Amino acid sequence: MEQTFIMIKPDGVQRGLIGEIIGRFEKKGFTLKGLKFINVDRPFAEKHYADLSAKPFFSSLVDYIISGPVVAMVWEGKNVVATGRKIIGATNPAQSEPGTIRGDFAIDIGRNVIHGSDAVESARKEIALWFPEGITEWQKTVHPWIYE
Ligand code: FUP
Repeated sequence: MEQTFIMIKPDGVQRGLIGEIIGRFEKKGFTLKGLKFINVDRPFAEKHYADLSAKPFFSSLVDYIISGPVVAMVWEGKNVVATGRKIIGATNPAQSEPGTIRGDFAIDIGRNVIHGSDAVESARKEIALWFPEGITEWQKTVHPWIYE
């Protein structure tokens, strides 16, 4: 089954949007497979955004990502990479549609609350970078958790 890497950026954490964001992915029907709350250092953030290293906004982007804890997640489901990007909305919140996470909660491209992998291949790389220890396997089973 397809997986994607989703990160709630420091502004999303500070603004109390963790529950809201996780809720949107859960309600859509995707499965949370990995979750951790961490601070990343500069070399790690530079590795995550290596493809953007030539961009003029690179250093401010890295400063932003290391400015506080982030929530790193792996989500699973059919077409989760592309659908996850739709749930997140356009990179620049000025263009994100209402109803998307960035459309509802962000104004500035430099504080756009959340990251989501842009392709299956980058998802694979990002999951390997952020979860080198691997993902704990678990199965979603509701019945035994409701009935004794
Ligand atoms: P996305 O895949 O939506 O995260 O977008 P990009 O990989 O193009 O950009 C990564 C991050 O760089 C964005 F989330 C925000 C930041 N960025 C800027 O700050 N300014 C820009 O002009 C473009 C991107």
